[in-house]
Amino acid sequence: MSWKRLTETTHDLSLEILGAMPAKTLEETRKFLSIRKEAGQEVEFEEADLNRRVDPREVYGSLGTILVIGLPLKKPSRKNAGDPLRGSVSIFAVGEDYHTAMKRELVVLMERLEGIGLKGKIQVDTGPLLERAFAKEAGAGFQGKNTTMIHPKWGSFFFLGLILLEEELEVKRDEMEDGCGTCTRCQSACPTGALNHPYQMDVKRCLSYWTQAKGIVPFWIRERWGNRIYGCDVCQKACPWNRERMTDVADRVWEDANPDLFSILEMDKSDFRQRFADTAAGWRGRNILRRNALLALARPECLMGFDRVSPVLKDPSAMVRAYAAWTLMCMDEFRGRTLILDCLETEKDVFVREEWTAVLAWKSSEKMTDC
Ligand code: B12
Ligand code: SF4
Ligand code: SF4
Repeated sequence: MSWKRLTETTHDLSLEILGAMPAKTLEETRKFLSIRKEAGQEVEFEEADLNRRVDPREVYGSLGTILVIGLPLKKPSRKNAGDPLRGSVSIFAVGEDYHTAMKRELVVLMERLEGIGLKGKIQVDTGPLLERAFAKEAGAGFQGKNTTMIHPKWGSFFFLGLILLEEELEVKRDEMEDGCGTCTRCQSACPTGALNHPYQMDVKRCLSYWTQAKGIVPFWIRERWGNRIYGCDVCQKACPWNRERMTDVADRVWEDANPDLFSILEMDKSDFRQRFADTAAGWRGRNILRRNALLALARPECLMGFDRVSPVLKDPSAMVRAYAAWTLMCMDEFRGRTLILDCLETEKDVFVREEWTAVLAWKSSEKMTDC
């Protein structure tokens, strides 16, 4: 089977086969992951069993070849929100959930490959194998200093998927050369220093992580939150490889990527289902997005929204109530403090009480935690 014959199978699909390699365990990556785990860098969305992240046969049985697939995203806009009451959703989470789109196309591609005598399985994102590590080995792109997989044609704005074939094919692609050189734009653009070490992410500093995490967001991260609702594209928008992959148009995609913050804070279950259930931003549930809207509103320039946030101190969700105090204090410290002290008298939830007390103390001490 030639590379040409293989890649022709996607001629009318949105995805492309970008790389190929013999199915093998990534031993160096296993060591790297183990050091990273010891350093406390593993997050809750990752497969905990390191073998299953680097050994394709451990996960999928007898295999000969791995094909790495790319699915390009819609073009993100360079245009800023402009209005302080608008938030930002990563382009990766706008529109149809990429897991659904990628799976649909991979199923078609797999059927075509079966038609030419091949047998295999597919993996989309939530599978255990470390997709960027296999993509790099299979020559599907180079790893940028922002840790994303970059392809000369698409920059980093594409999703990855895998096809795991039983057959051994002679189609190995060469690893791509580094495309970063002396550039450090992504590192300078990152608001939290998550990319201080090039090619490695300090995940506990990454805002994309915190927009998805259920744990308590540290104060110093909140101070750098900006207007984020889900994900973060800053280190990708800064990248010269993505210059041609962005647009200046403010269309429907732009509207979805820059939503009104109160429409998210105030959404009920049915609004949530309608707007987010079928997107990649919905998987952590409604209240995480409402929490993120509170963090995004925690800026003095959003002060005109103070009276719409104050009732949230009585929200049925303890998590949402807890974060409302932060927002009010950042909008207007004096009015926020008075309101919170008032509500503290009747608040019963221990977590909420602790959070409010910490917020009041944080503002009193006026300490900015070192990051
Ligand atoms: C968990 C996860 C996250 C976590 C943690 C990511 C991390 N780096 O630690 C969080 C929530 C932070 C996250 C963020 C994002 N993610 Co994510 N994420 C995943 C997921 C599910 C697992 C990745 C993982 O465990 N990473 C751990 C780190 C260590 O590995 P890695 O960066 O993926 O791979 C590199 C290292 O392993 C390293 N490496 C390998 N071997 C060795 C050996 C040595 C010696 C060394 C030094 C290094 C090294 O090289 C690899 C290639 O660059 C994958 C899907 C999957 N199944 O793989 C998607 C995935 C990586 N995410 C993706 C995306 C789109 C994002 C976001 C851009 C979303 C957003 N806009 O907010 C950001 C990325 C920000 C950035 N600068 O990277 C895409 C990446 C597409 C691309 N073109 O790169 C993936 C592949 C999903 C997909 N199917 O498309 N993500
Ligand atoms: S996604 Fe945002 S916070 Fe995370 S490394 Fe990139 S710029 Fe930094
Ligand atoms: S911004 Fe520069 S350093 Fe960062 S990934 Fe892009 S090319 Fe590499």
